[in-house]
Amino acid sequence: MTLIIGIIGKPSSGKSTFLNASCLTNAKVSELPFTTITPNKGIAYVKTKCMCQNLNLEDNPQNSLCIEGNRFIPINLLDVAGLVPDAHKGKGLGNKFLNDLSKADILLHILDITGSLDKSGNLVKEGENDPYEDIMFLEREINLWFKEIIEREDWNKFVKSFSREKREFIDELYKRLSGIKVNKREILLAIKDAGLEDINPYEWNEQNLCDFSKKLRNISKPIIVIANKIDKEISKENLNRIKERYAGPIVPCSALAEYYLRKYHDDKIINYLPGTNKFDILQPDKLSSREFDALNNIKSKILDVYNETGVQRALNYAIFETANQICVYPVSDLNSFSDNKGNVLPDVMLIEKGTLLRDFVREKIHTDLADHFMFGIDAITKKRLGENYELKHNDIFKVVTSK
Ligand SMILES: Nc1nc2c(ncn2[C@@H]2O[C@H](COP(=O)(O)OP(=O)(O)OP(=O)(O)O)[C@@H](O)[C@H]2O)c(=O)[nH]1
Ligand SMILES: [Mg+2]
Repeated sequence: MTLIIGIIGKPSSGKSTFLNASCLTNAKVSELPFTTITPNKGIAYVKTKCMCQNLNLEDNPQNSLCIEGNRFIPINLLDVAGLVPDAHKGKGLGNKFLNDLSKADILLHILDITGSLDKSGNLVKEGENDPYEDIMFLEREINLWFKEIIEREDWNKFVKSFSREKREFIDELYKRLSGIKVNKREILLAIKDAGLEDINPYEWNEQNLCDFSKKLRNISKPIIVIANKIDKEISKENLNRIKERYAGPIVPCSALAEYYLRKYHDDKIINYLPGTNKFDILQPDKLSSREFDALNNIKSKILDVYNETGVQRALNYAIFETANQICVYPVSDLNSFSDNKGNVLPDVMLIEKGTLLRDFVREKIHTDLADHFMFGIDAITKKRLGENYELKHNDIFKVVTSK
């Protein structure tokens, strides 16, 4: 299943711009709060060095793209409406908007690092709003949304029936949470992390329930802060200040700069590879002097300072660091590294680090084939891989079945 990244943040922080920059979509963007009401979807790509480089092969990617030796692997993005304080209680249609995030696996918090929007996304004087408070309020809203789903209206009644049977409690809790894509392993881990393993659920107090909701949210929908609008003068100072106070991951970003670069690239005016610090102007005559200056500014104020616009870094961070994914290349022919139609290195699949070959076959290839699975073969070493082999990043291998 392709992972889904949810884009969250207060109104006007730049969520739809981030989506458009990542996916070259045309979601409506404006400085007015609540421009987005119904979620916008798009396909974005994470970027990794392609194995065609190591093997000196010309590849024919099928499920992904290979550009200048870089593999771009598709992931889903979901841009939702802006959230305001007390969204979990329904403020600003908050409940509906939060529910739009049910299917997300990871959340990117698009933060207005300029501090020029109040909590509802209205323009205020630059620096008047403290972005650190935005990080705190948004995290709190998402945690409380989880808490409301866990508690519903009948928590006391619900927990009393499981006073003895803990397993039954986990099963029932799982049912409550399955709509927001939480699994049993995550529930058990959150109970442990919240220090509640030895306390009966009917004895959990309000604080315990808050702690559990918070841990569960953190495990099942982790948040990465994206410091957006880094192109503005005030942003660097704000970013440094926030880094001193906030220990979680923060990626500096200019979604707007990335959007322009990709658009000009798409129009063949410049040549730009996402996630790099340079671009070449191919058709200078197509640029007005204003556009020329804007591109020069992107180079000197963003690319030279942060080494990229931050959009690709944010996506890669979410998938490879936070969601702990690695890339593997299944093939059919071990000599030519191709599928049965002769496509060289056709597919790259994202899997969680630690995945065993057996689980890969069951989850990613075909449930039918899993019953006939015999072994795998590493395409480079030609060594046999057993069902308990833990797949490694960039493994190229064939799955042998008896069918
Ligand atoms: N300077 C600058 N402006 C940006 C950047 N990203 C977005 N903006 C501007 O911020 C404003 C709001 O952008 P949107 O993408 O519509 O914001 P949103 O978060 O989707 O807003 P809602 O849908 O209303 O919640 C627009 O005027 C954008 O041009 C950026 O990286 N730099
Ligand atoms: Mg929007």
